[in-house]
Amino acid sequence: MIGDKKVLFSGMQATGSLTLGNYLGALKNWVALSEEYECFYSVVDLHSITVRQDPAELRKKARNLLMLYIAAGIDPEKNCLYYQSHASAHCELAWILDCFTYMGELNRMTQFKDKSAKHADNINAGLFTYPVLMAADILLYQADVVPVGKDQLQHLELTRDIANRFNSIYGDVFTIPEPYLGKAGAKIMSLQDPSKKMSKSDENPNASIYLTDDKDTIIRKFKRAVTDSDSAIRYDVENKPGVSNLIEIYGAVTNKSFEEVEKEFEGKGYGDFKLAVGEAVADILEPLHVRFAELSADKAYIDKIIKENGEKADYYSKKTLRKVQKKVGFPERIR
Ligand code: ATP
Ligand code: LTN
Repeated sequence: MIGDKKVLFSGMQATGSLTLGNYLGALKNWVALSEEYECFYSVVDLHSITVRQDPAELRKKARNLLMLYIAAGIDPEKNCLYYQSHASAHCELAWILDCFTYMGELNRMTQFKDKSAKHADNINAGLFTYPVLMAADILLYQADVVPVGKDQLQHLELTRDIANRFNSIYGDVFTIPEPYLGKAGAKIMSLQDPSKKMSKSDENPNASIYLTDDKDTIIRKFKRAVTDSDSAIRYDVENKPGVSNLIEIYGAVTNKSFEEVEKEFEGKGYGDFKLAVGEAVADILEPLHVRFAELSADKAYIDKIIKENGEKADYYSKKTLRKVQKKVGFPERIR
């Protein structure tokens, strides 16, 4: 708890451009929860370098991501939006937690398997220990809840295991975090291959809707979305994965249930449906584009947010780190 509020932590990688999957699976919930909890929303740039990055690009993407958090509706004066690399406790706790995590546990992580297959020429140790750094992120702030998409549940389960293991040895040091999955949109699939999740690192730009895409691009991408040769607009993930994904998207964006969506498009063709999905998505992204452009023009304001929130994150994370260092037996500093 901070004051009388429960704590929330979440983060996104500053790699690629955010997709509609990131928005519906995570960011939209972040906004909804930001009034109720004491929130720490991090741009996890330390995590980003598990895959090779161009330095100038990474810096630019990290700043854009932070601005997107604000443009999506998170108030940076009330919530802590910061760069992970600005709070050194993340790395320090990650090392300690590495020593409480088993190789076998990390070997089972599906994101590690996927990313190693994708980057076979660079299977580095950071990619392997990535979930431990994520556990450190969450545990440093004593987070009660962590809103994420379904793909991150395995990492969260590991975080809970590590925290319980540590607590069982040293007493109640860490709060055990609960995942928070939104009602809709927890897993948006690729528009070109509905068996894969929509991912910002997909090489095919038609597979994802980027939050920065303009209306024409959005409509064009939905028009090209892979469906099936049947013509019914019916939710059936097994037999109609493409159409089901579009129903999921439309439902999440308009706050309608699958049944309501099916009913609305009864007797209509895929063409009409795809156009409606495209327009609904473009409509919710429009205000975000406007706000993002305003923020991009206000360098001093963003710099102030980065400075103040970086200091706040540093303060809270160091508090937990000191406690952990003492528990494991590191000598106290002499001041
Ligand atoms: P990358 O392709 O670089 O691995 P990503 O698109 O998977 O990136 P992350 O930075 O790993 O995005 O995820 C940010 C947040 O968005 C996480 O909470 C994750 O669960 C959520 N998320 C990512 N992809 C989807 C998706 N397709 N549907 C719903 N939520 C998603
Ligand atoms: N691993 C997450 C990003 C991430 C995160 C976190 C999410 C890093 N640290 C802490 C929630 C809490 C991802 O790849 N989406």
